[in-house]
Amino acid sequence: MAEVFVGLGSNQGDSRELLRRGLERLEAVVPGNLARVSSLYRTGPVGYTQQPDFLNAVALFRGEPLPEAWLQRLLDVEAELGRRRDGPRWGPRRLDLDLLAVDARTMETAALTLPHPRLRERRFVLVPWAEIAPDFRLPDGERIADLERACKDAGRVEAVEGPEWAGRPPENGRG
Ligand code: PH2
Ligand code: MG
Ligand code: MG
Repeated sequence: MAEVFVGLGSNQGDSRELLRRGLERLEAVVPGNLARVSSLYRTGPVGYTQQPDFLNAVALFRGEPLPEAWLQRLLDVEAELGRRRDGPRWGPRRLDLDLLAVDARTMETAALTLPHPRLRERRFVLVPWAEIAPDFRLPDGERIADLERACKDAGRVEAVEGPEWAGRPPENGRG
């Protein structure tokens, strides 16, 4: 079984509900494979700043080791929940599911780069990730908690709700 980290984000529609339903659908594919969910964070928009704040979270799944299978699953769930792909790059979206890491695998294809190429610059990814897996190491040996402390992104990242936002029993919330 692989450890698979997924970043969730939304700043359009009912974002909290979209993130919750996104997780539920991912889990429905392989019941019981959702191991940990972070708190829910309100974050200032990065990259393209003329848009509303995001809600972000990170989840850990244990299961399917094939990155391509995960990518397809994430794209399917984004589409099922009404994601459209006609806006600006880094612009507003209903649901964004990003594959952050699959174990310590590295990969670089047209469709997918692992680990996610911009995670080091993004506190909205590193803060929730460090909450659920501070000791996870990227392929080059860097610890998530250390990357979070070293990150120079000054973006706003504020916890607004504990892991129970995802509607899971507390004993599963932090794995
Ligand atoms: N996602 C982006 C671009 N900018 N900013 C925040 N705060 N959160 C995001 O999830 C986000 C973003 C592109 O995927
Ligand atoms: Mg993204
Ligand atoms: Mg994405």
